[in-house]
Amino acid sequence: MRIRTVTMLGLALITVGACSGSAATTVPSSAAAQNYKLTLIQGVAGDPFYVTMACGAQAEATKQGVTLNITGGNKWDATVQKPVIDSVTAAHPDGVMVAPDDSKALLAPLKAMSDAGIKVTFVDTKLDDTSFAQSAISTDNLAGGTLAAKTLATLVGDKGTVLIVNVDPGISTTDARVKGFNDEMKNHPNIKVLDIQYTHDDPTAATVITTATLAAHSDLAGVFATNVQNAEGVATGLKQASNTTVKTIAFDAGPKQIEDLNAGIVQGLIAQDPYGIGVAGVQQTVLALKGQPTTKVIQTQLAAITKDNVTDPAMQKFLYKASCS
Ligand code: T6T
Repeated sequence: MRIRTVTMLGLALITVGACSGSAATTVPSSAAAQNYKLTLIQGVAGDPFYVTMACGAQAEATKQGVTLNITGGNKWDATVQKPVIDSVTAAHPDGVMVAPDDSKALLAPLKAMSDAGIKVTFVDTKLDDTSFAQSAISTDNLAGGTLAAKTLATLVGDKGTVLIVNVDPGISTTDARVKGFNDEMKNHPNIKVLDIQYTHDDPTAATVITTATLAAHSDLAGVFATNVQNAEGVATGLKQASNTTVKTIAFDAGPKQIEDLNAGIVQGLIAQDPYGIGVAGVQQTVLALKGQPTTKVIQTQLAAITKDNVTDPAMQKFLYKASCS
């Protein structure tokens, strides 16, 4: 794995190269033997991260002359996603790119999908068991969590109390972010990390948690919000409390997060490349359908975005879209 870190205006810009292959694998479109039918199952519909991933997947599907359907549950919940997975299996596309909502609970339906002869690729999240997947494509979430902790430690002057606001336990991506964060915080003995709080991906819950934590911990210095919805909810809580002292680092770069960054409510965003994940997901699935070798693990880039670099041309590909146009 190739990691390059550059200090930039107090925050680090980190690019993480592919673990065992590039996310930008070139598949000649002329080699598309058939109009394969693919489906992308998003972790949750409507989330700007997955909207952007779908834009990348659609662009690559169009380039390769394959058909893409996009679906997803309306809530981050394995029990909501399971019937979506089952109905995709029943429709029997040739290949599926899927972001499972839970790393264990969705093993049976996804194994059944693979056993039915559908090529399965994990995009973003994955199961603990990746043995039947053609490829697992994601950000290096552990490295992102480490970067979040280092950045937050700097922002709070290496002391005080900090809070992690997370989705749910059992999600491969956010679990890795929290692990990276907590492991790095062991190097910062004057920072106390409060018990982790879970929101079930509900921004309102993140707001309530932020308000309650501000009331209970007058020394609260920083927050790590592990994804879009948590970041949005934490920012709302800080705004409602007119709090200008707590420093916040969040994963992702949705449109509202960029507004909150520009407004100075959030100090740093660990942005992913969901568009690139969507592109690579289609590429790997099509390779598998053609009987060509795939890359088992692909790690796409991330970048640390601040108010000072958010307009840099190099950062634009890391800003998520509300729609593809
Ligand atoms: O952070 C992304 C994604 O990587 C994670 O797996 C779930 O949350 C997001 O979709 C953002 O809301």
